[in-house]
Amino acid sequence: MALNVGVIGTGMIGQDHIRRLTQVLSGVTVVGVSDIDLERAKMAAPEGAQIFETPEALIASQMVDAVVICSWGPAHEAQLLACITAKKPVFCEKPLVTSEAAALKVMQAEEAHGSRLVQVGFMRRFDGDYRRLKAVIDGGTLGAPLMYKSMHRNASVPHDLYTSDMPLNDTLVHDADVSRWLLGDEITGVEVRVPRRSKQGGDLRDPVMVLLHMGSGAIVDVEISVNVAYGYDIRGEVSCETGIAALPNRPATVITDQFGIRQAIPEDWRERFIDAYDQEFREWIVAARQGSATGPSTWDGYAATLVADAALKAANSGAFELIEMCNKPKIYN
Ligand code: NAD
Ligand code: ISE
Repeated sequence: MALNVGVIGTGMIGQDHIRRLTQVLSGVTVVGVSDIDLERAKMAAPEGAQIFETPEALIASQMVDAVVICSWGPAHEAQLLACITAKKPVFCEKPLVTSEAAALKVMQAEEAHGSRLVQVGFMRRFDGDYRRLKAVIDGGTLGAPLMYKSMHRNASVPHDLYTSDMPLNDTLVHDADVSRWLLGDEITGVEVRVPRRSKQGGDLRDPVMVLLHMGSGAIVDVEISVNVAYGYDIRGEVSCETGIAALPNRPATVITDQFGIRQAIPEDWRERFIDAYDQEFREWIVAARQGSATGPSTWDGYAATLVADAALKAANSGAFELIEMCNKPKIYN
């Protein structure tokens, strides 16, 4: 039997996930959608799906076996808590939540439930290039990882919705998560440097350079640029004791014409990570059908939230900001 899913939030990524759940993946049916913008929900709903007036009604509905949350970050906490209360598996887009207190509440609720229900949308962990990079590091042939450079460049961000804190509490969370996962380590402190602003970014703190200090002593430097205009450019390179491992430049058709010889760059995250999003949902569907969750967890979402909070503090203080995590609940081991 197919997994009956309700989708909350039918904006950019909500629509893209509805497309993959209805047109790409099997074993799943989108039976309901909800958005505070009812017209958008109606427009995005696949044929036969019910439009729910509120996320609460969608979560409580007996038609819905599992929930996909694609609303704005500040709305995630209440929606996650309602899913856990209803004992329904839930895929939640990043960021898990937008404060440490909210992350602790979601973790406590899931722990009280007794097993995992939440998968967080850190899709890089499902990308073939990142998985091969991790396999090389874990294989140990290059020795211990010492430094990691993560470049995260967006062509543009929506000027009306993307606020000045978001390079650090919305975009950086991907680099924080993938650094922990690739290096198998926790982040213990953060520094932030803000160079000359790009005119492309208006009032935004853009670009921004972040140093993540890992428990092992390894250091990660992250470049966040969200208005580079030329495309969506994601790079990563790990320096180990006896060698370097890097993400490849993605293969693309080579165009030769009067402007020269060039390869296209993805326009945005939808194109660059299309296979990774498909794979994260394949794995989610398998677990959700059994009433559970695997992959990036509430613990991982909590860790990224702490980094975002500390990075915002560091951007203002100019100082090294320490990160201290609580004890890891057993359900995340
Ligand atoms: P968006 O603004 O295009 O869409 C968000 C939608 O959520 C809107 O339609 C809005 O009306 C709706 N919404 C807001 N609050 C709501 C609430 N309380 N209840 C119901 N609906 C609500 O934004 P987006 O780009 O689609 O981003 C949505 C989420 O997905 C964000 O958390 C964002 O960080 C995340 N995201 C993740 C990736 C990724 O690569 N994993 C990419 C893009 C966005
Ligand atoms: C967006 O929400 C994403 O998650 C994208 O992957 C990221 O590159 C972008 O900066 C975010 O705004």
